[in-house]
Amino acid sequence: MNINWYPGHMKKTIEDIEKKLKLVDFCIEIIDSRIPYSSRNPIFDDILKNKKRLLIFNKEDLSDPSLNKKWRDKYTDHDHAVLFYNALRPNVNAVVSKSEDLMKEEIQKFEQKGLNKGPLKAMIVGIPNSGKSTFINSISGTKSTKTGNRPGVTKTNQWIRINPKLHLLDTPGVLWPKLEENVGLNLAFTGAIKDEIMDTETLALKLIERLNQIDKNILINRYKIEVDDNIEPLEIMELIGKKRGALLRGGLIDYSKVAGIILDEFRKGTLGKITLEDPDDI
Ligand SMILES: Nc1nc2c(ncn2[C@@H]2O[C@H](COP(=O)(O)OP(=O)(O)O)[C@@H](O)[C@H]2O)c(=O)[nH]1
Ligand SMILES: [Mg+2]
Repeated sequence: MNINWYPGHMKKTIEDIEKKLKLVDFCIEIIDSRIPYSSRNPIFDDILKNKKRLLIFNKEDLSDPSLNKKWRDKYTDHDHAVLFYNALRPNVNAVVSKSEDLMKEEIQKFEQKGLNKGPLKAMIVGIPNSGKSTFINSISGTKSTKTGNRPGVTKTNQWIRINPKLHLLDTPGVLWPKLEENVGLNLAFTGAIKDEIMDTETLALKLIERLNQIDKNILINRYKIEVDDNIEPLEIMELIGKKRGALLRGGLIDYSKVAGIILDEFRKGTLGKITLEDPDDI
């Protein structure tokens, strides 16, 4: 894998987060619910450890409901609340009430003194492509935060007043320092790192392998192909290429085109609601 996992600006980003932590009551971490392990930066557990955290399992529209339940159980505790979420369909009330629930002891401390806590203040963190900008844009109803499919689009820090109960502080995207083969693959499958980790044909072969481990019927049902138990991923690509007419002159399979179709349809959810990680395997 020839990807730069720890760029120089990472250290600066961490220092920036630590400084801004003093300004907030808690943190909101945006996670891609298709890859709840791979889309979390383990460094957050160190640098955010003194703050409670609302874990937004974003892209709920793309992830497997039965696995979502298992992930919720794994991550919910006194200091962590979990909210499954689709940032494309914002739900201010759900975010505010989960936040108030997580912070109820802190809010009560103010009430016991006859004081009003005022707005809860939270810092948004999350790895690139988890949906931070989409989350902030859609919940605040503004288009002021740039969204994009490329890592590092989010640059500025700013307060976003969602309503009188909740104010958000944006942070720059933080990259993940761990270099694990499966993490890199999962991030590439979901489009978090563009197809620079390996060529798209190899990536698509790996995705076929993974999807077949999860459920053989995913590809069979979508592409109406007939496969036996020990078929190779490459043969599956050939079958899909023939079904879809992804052919070069002379009838050769256009592997690059087939790879594009499979990756694109997985990322858009056309292959179904698929979660690539099971908490039991982590
Ligand atoms: N299907 C779906 N796509 C989402 C959701 N949230 C974000 N996206 C898409 O994910 C991509 C990355 O989002 P972005 O907000 O730029 O991520 P950021 O790098 O964390 O700021 C964009 O193409 C978004 O449209 C969601 O809940 N569901
Ligand atoms: Mg962004």
